Parts: sequence; C-alpha cells; structure tokens
Amino acid sequence: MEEKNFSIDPTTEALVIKAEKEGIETLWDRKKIMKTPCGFGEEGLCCRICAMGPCRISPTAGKGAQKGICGATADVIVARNLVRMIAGGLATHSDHGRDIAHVLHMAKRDGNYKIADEKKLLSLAKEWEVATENRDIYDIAHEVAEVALNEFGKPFGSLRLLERVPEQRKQVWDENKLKPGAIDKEIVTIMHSTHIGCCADAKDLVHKGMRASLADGWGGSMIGTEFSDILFGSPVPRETEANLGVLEEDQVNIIVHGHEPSLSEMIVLAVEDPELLQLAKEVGAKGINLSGMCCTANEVTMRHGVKIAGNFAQQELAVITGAVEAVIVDVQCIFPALSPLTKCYHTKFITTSPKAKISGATHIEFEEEKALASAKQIVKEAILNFKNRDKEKVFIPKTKSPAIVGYSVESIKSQLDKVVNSHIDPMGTLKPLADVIKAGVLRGAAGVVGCNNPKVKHDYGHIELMKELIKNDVIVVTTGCAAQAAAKAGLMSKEARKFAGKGLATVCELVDIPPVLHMGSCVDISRILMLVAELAEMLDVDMSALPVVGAAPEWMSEKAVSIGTYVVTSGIDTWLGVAPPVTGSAAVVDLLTNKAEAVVGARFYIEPDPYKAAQQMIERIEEKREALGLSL
Ligand code: SF4
Ligand code: WCC
Ligand code: FE2
Repeated sequence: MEEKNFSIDPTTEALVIKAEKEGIETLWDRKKIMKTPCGFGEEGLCCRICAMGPCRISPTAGKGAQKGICGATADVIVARNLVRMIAGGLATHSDHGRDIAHVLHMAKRDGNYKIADEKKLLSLAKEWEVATENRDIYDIAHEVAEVALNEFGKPFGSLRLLERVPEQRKQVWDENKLKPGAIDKEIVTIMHSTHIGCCADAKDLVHKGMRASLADGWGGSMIGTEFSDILFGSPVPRETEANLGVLEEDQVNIIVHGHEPSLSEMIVLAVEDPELLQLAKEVGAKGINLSGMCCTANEVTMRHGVKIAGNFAQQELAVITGAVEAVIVDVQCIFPALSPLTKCYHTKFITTSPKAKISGATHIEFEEEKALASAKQIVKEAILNFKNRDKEKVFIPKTKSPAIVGYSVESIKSQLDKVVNSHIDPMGTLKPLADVIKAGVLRGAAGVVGCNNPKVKHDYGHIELMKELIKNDVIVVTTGCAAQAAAKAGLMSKEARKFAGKGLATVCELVDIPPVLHMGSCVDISRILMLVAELAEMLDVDMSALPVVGAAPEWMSEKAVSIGTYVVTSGIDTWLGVAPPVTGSAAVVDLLTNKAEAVVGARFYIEPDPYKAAQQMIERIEEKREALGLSL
C-alpha cells in the first residue's frame, strides 16, 4: 500500500499502516492488485447470460463486435445487466423485509420476540383493514404479518404501501404503468425478461427496472422498517459514539455486522445477561463492549445507542486492531476476506444465517425460535475467546466522535412539536418543517446515503458533500454507511451546527437537532420516502416538485442500484458519485440521466466531484423553489 491517500478517516490510515507492518492485506491492497477494472464490464458491455457467449461489445462504434452472437446490441446488453442489478438489490432488501415479517408472525407475549410499538402496529392494521376491535394484540400482529407476507407473492393487484404516496404521484405511476405487482413477481419478471432471447428493448427493460425498484422502496424495504419498529421500537433520538476508538482495551469486544435486527437485538439482550457478565469478569475482562458495523450498527444504534465501530470499508480494520473477540454477522455487505483475516488474529468470525455461510467461519445458526439462547451461546464463544487475545498485537486508535442518532419520521415530528405549538394535531406533523422550507430559512433537503467504494477516497465523498449542503442551508438526512461516515466526522453532534449556514443553524438551535440526521439503515430509506411523501402531501404537490434531492456518493452494491432507481422513480433527482456500469450504451445513459425526467419527474446525475455535485444539487433545489413560487 504505497498510495496513502485513500481515506479521510484517521483510524483507517493508522490501521492500514499496522496491517502493512504485520503483512496483512486489506481491500485497498486487493484493489491495487486488481489494477484497472475490466473496461467491458465497467461500461456494462459484457454479456454472459448464455453459453454462446460470453460476448463483449466493442466500446468504439463501428469497430469490432457491435452485437452479441444472438444479435443483442450494446443497448440491450447494458440494459439487461442494469436491471439484473436492480433485481439483485430488490431481492436482498425484500428478503430482509420478509424475514422480519416472519419474526412478527411468530412473536409471542412470552416469547423472545414481542411487540414494542403497539401504536405503529395498530395504525398499520387500520391501513390494511385488519380488524382490531376486541382482539388480542398478538392476533392482530400475526394477521398483519400475514398480509405483509402475501405482498411477496400475491397473484393480483399492486402493493398496498404504494397507497401512501400523494395522489399526484399515484397518477404518474398509473399513467406510466409503473406500479409493481407482488414483490417476488417483479424479480421473476426481470429474470425472465433478461433471459437469452426474451426482452430486447432497452427502454422497456429500464421501465421494468423502474417498476421493480418500487417494490423495494415501497415494498420490501418499507416492510422491513415498519416491522422492525413494531418489534423493536420506533427509534427516538439518543446519544452514541462512532469510530474504531469505541473498542475497549480491557473489555470483551464484540462486533455485530450485517443487516437484520432480529439477530442483533438478541445480542443486545445477551450482553446484558448477568451470568455472561460474570463469565466475562472470570476471564479477566472488565465487561462486554458491543459495537456495530454497517446496517446492523444502524439498527441497534437507532434503538439502543449501541456504539458504531465503523462503516463498510472498516470491517477488516476492526479485526486488525487485534482487540476484537468476535465478529458476528448475518447477511449482506460482509467481506469474505474476514475469514482468512480473522485467522491471523484471535478473532472469532461467526456466521449465523443459512443464507450467508462463509467458508472458514464458525457457523452458529441463529434459530429464531430459540433466539435468546442462540444469542447467548454466540456471546459466550466471544467471552471465552478473550484469553486468546495477543496483547502485543493490540492497537486501538483513539479516534471516536459523539453523535445523536434515532431520527425516525415520528421522532422528527415530535422534535418539531417541542418547539412549535401543535395542539391542533396531537399526532405531530411536518408542518413546521414545511414552513421553514417555504420561508426559505431552509432551502431544501437532501438524502445522502450509500456505501463505501475504494474508487472514492473513503468517506470523502460523503463528508465533503454533506458539508457543502449544510453550509448552504440544505438539511441532510442520511442512512447506511453514509450515516456512519457523518457520525464519525462529528456531523451528527450538536456542535456541527457550526458547519451549517445561518438558516439551518437557527433551525437546529430551535428544534435542538444536528444538521445531519441519522434516519437508520439502508432499508430505512423507506423512512426518507415517507418523509418526502408527507411533505408533498402537506404542500399539496407531487413529490417531484419539492426542493428535495438524493445522493449516493460512494455506492457500490446492487442494493444501491435498486435504491437509486426507486428514489428517481419516486420523483427525486439522484446524484451518483460512481458511474454505474451503463456507459457502454448512450441510449441507456440518456434514459437514466435525461429522458426519465419526462416520465417520473426526476433523473440521475453522475458526478464524482462532491463540490460540483453539491453545486448541481443546490441549483436544482433553487429551480424547484422557483417553480413552486417559494421565497427566494
Ligand atoms: Fe452473447 Fe446473446 Fe448469449 Fe449474451 S445472450 S452471451 S449477447 S449470445
Ligand atoms: Ni447499506 Fe452499502 Fe453500507 Fe452495505 S450497509 S455498504 S449496502 S450502505
Ligand atoms: Fe445496508
């Protein structure tokens, strides 16, 4: 690793230096060995859908192969590859949602999984016309869960949660046949239509991708969020700390990493078990220190204030501290590299999901029926591993930052309620937020989300973009690994007001919030959708009319492709810091970054420079303000 300029996070640099000394490789080393990415793949021009190929289309028009063996053009190949990425992302988020719905379906008054937010359950029951009068709350829960589970495979009709958008948006989706059917069906349709010799029309393929993506944001992801809140509680603001400095030298360090809160919630309970705490003392530790990575961290920090160890690009670095007894994972965003890496230290790498076994890891299947017992067994393994820690190898960087997390839509409303007299609506509304946007105190809002990607300097894309936006009085809401970048950089502390423009700083002061709001995990982008939908409803305009924008400066996963697509299809312009593999087709690029606007009122922008992206986002916000006749 000669090139040092790969992260703005000081812990990252320090631990990469440690890794180098110990002869340990990280993602940045592997990226270097990989050299330049394959040009065909990067432009989306490689097709390996059938065994007559793989076929590669020459990126230069008129030179070399211009068609696959079946005759598929660059446009078709690029579009097929893109929509398969959407199907991958949709499948992943939705299967997460389905798992959580299953957990609610088995929730019991005396079981491991209980109902934490009855109010939310009852309001969802009402929305879905599930009878609630004189019924046991658990019976209601099970029926609501069944309704949700049917959304995945129902033979007719569109998804129930789509009804949550304002009329204007429904019309856009109706007119353009964008309303998805059952969630699983959308995935199947894409897999079918992209098979050799099926759909060969780039425009129609992109249309299918857009329709399917809505089954993620307004389907599987939203089910994931709603049901997690019902089971584990809707987040409220609370304090936490972020970055690898949260690891403790004298305690058993356990990291939960992955996505679904059904596992991590039980680990949270298990680490408080008196017997296990006693065991930790017996092995010579002062206690058990739990922290999280990726979205699992977001889930448990939002609901319990569990500390954030780091984001996606830091998963190996956590192990390299030499101070982690166990990394416990379930699904998604887990480097297979953790398996050989943990063998170089004493760290136990424990997989728990039948969906994500990783060779070389210890697999302890997490059985939901015996959830707490499974969690305790996993924590015990970690404690017993404390004695194997090699003190010589331990190095925990000091860096960590305080952060306030837990901004669900409900908690944003109640925060607004605290300062604005809203006796009129006891449920709380977003009216004060709409008012400050109308008045121009806030120019608009931006959702900055997504991953880390070594094509971008680690966290630089997120942080520079967020800082530019808040400086210009654009409030930022964030999820995923972007949120963790913000927490680490101190943008979620109240002191971060100093980075905000005058208008935003005043709002932060009055409402007592940081300028960058942590709204949760990647499935929780559904919270952002709801926030935008409610704002639009309040102003009686379509979602695309609002001065609201989205960005994924360091995205890398298929999930992010699905997210970006449903955000655009929901009417919100979206900036990508990394180009998706579509540049091999001018027609597909034109559909995404231009023509989409005429259909859904929003489009993609590709801009790697965060300063330029911020400028474009602000310009777009001002254009929307002007069109709405809002104060300049
Ligand atoms: Fe080649 Fe067509 Fe087969 Fe793709 S589907 S590999 S372009 S022959
Ligand atoms: Ni969501 Fe991206 Fe993190 Fe994984 S956890 S790395 S998809 S942002
Ligand atoms: Fe995630």
